[in-house]
Order: sequence, then C-alpha cells, then structure tokens
Amino acid sequence: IRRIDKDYVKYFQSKNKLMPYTWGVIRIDGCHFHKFADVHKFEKPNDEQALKLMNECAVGVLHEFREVIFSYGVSDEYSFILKRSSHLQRTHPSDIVSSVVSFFTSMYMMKWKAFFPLTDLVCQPSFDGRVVCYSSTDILRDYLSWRQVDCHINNQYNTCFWMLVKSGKSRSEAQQILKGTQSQEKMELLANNFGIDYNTIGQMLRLGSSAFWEEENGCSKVVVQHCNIIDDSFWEAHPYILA
Ligand code: DGT
Ligand code: MG
Ligand code: MG
Ligand code: MG
Repeated sequence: IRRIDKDYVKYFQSKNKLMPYTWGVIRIDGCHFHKFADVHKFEKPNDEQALKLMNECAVGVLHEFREVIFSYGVSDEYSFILKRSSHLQRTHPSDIVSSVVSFFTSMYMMKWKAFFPLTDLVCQPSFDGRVVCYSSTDILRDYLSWRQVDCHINNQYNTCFWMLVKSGKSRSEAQQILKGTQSQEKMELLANNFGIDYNTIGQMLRLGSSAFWEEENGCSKVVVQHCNIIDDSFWEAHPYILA
C-alpha cells in the first residue's frame, strides 16, 4: 500500500492561493440576463427595481463576508473588494468566489418578491464569478474607474438607443444613427430630439451603485451611494476604506 504524504496532496491546493497583500476583486455577473430581463419585463434601458434588488443583495454580501470592504455594481454585475490582508488563511480562491456567488444568488431569489411584488420569478437567476488580484491601490482604483466609465458609456448609449426606438425608429435605424457618435453628440441628440438633459438622469443609472461600510460616530453600517468613484474626492472623504 502506498503511503500518502498529506503535505504532498495539499501542495496542489496551496499552489492556487491568492497573492498575499494584494487587493482581491470578485466580480459576479448575471448569466444570460438579456433573456432574464426580457422574460421578467424589466424596463428598458434601466429597471430601477432590478438595480435596487442587486444593491440589496450586495448589502447582504457585505454583512455576511466581513473581508469585503467595498463593492461597486452596475447592470447585472457587482464587484466586491477583499481587504488586502484577507487572503492569508485561505486555501483556495474558488471557495470565496463560490460562496459569494451562491449567497448572492439565493438572496436574489429570497428578495425578489419584495422588489417585484407583481411579477412571478419564472426562470432561475444565476451568476458567474471570478477573482482577480490587483497588486497596488492605484491599479485597484483604475479597475473601479474602468467599471464606472463602462457604466457611463453603456448608459448613455442605451438611453439614446431606447429613446430612438420608443419614438418609432427600428432597432437597426437607431443603431445606424448612433454609430460612431461621441459622448457630446449623444448629449445633444437627447437634448435636441427629446428635451432630455443627460445630467439630470438618476444618479444610480449614470454612476452605478457603491455599497460599503461607512464609519460614523464610532458606529459602522453598510450604505449604498451613487457617487463618482473615479475622482480622488470620494477616496479622500473615506480614507479608511483602502487604508
Ligand atoms: P452573459 O453575462 O454573457 O451571460 O450574458 P448577459 O445577457 O447577462 O449579458 P451582459 O452581462 O453583457 O449584459 C447584461 C444584460 O442584462 C444586458 O443585455 C441587458 C440586461 N439588463 C441588465 N440590467 C437591465 C435592466 O435594468 N433593464 C433591462 N431591460 N435589461 C437589463
Ligand atoms: Mg457573464
Ligand atoms: Mg451578464
Ligand atoms: Mg453584465
């Protein structure tokens, strides 16, 4: 009988450990939410209740996984930032990713009725997840800025696209009109054709949502805010988040 050396078996698990003292980011994303949104008749381009349900689930994650110190969500995705010192004890990154994904998914189902009292949940929501380590705070900030820029670009495009479609254009006509347009041209299109000032559209839609632990008078609680996380000012006002 072959003698099994436990350390030898465990070696293969530890090989995949997260890099210590890096920022781990778990990003989850709804699977086939294009279809899920259609089936449940989400408003286009943004369904506020659907976004608020995502935020509620993120708040749940922050309460359940105390190593998550900040999160940012837009559309069907959420990014959870792990405290820099939290990978040391972990045997394998897939444990935290799978735990967060399954927790988020079951919370999404549990809270569905509270946000969609008149809509039955007729197909299963599911999410994929991955974890990526960022070696410096600057790179983490760049990651978060990238997600917020993406939110802005998509929201601006989608707002224009659906205004055009709702005003009678076909989807391919709307696509053709928007092809190659810059941000400024889209603002003008909204203002001139539909009397919409883009900057007055709800902050949650333009800026996405940040859920994080806020410290106030010695107490800490999870808050959801729709703020600019690209500029330094947010991080200067909350220095303890990335401390
Ligand atoms: P995936 O992630 O590859 O499984 O595929 P999808 O379909 O989830 O695509 P993704 O994640 O790139 O884009 C998110 C989709 O979810 C997008 O096509 C539209 C839908 N969606 C997300 N939020 C809303 C919403 O508030 N209203 C509507 N109508 N649709 C939404
Ligand atoms: Mg995906
Ligand atoms: Mg998706
Ligand atoms: Mg997505």
